[in-house]
Amino acid sequence: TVDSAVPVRGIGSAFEPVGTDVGDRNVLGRVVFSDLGVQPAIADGVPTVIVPMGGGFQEVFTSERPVRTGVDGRLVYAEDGERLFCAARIDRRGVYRDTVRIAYDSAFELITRLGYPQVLRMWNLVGGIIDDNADGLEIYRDFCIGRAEAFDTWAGRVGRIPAATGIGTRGQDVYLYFLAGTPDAEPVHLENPHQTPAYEYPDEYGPKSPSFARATYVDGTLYVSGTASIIGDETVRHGDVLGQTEVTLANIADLIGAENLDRHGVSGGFTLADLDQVKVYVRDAADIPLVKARCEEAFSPDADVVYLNVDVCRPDLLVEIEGIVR
Ligand code: 3HB
Repeated sequence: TVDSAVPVRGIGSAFEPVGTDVGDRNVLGRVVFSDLGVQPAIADGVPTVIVPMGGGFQEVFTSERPVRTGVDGRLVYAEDGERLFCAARIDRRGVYRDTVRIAYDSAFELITRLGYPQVLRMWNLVGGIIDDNADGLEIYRDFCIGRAEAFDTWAGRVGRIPAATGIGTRGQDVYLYFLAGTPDAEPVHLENPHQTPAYEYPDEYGPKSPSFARATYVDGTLYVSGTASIIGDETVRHGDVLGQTEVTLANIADLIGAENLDRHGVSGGFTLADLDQVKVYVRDAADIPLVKARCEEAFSPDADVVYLNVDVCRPDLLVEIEGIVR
């Protein structure tokens, strides 16, 4: 049994105003939620990704230990000897599959070479996520093929598939950023008993199933994947944004509750009031006030919560929510 009462270690994270000074913090990575996206680079000594998601805030990943930054091909990264942050962009193209596979291959090659083979949390921001690619295949499905091929290739050399987000943007291109750890990181990847594991979705949702777990528990932190109104493998409450918000919140509550943690050998248990650094993705801007009103009832008034107006990975999903619990 993993004890969820251990002191916080590993990677710290915060939402803060864009441009907040790094100060004397050890920063592993900075993701700026902005109107336009930029190729990831080292800026002010920090791996920085500017993503076209709107929002007007930055997500900063920090360490208690000194960090070393680097650039490897098109990847930028920082490491502290225990944990690593890495980011890449894939430029807009007709078909993503091969380039996504190569980007993931390069990332897995980097993290294994540097000694961080445990993948802990991944974010995939996919421009035009529910549009068709040049072959008429939905871009999310195209993306999932390349990612699944890379995970297949690296099975046994990198850790198991972790929590993730796969979400639309307000621009083109695909942005990846992720957290990884040394072999002793021992992440526990969680599933939701009411949802089919995404990596077992039937092929009606695409040629290759999405590669992600519903949550990952590591370093006393529970990373909750992008979660939506899906029961089993099916979207429920079609066309009903409040209904979808309700199902999504219930899915997260079940995922992070004591019963499900216990099932995965993690002690403790959480409620929606424990969730922090919450991102609420809403497909239609006009729905944001309604979704926000419901979320404010569910989350702590002290939680950082942002609302982003982007597409979700299925055309019938109106809302998706992710967050962390420490
Ligand atoms: C993903 O493909 O990584 C993903 C997609 C989602 C939610 C979470 C993860 O819609």
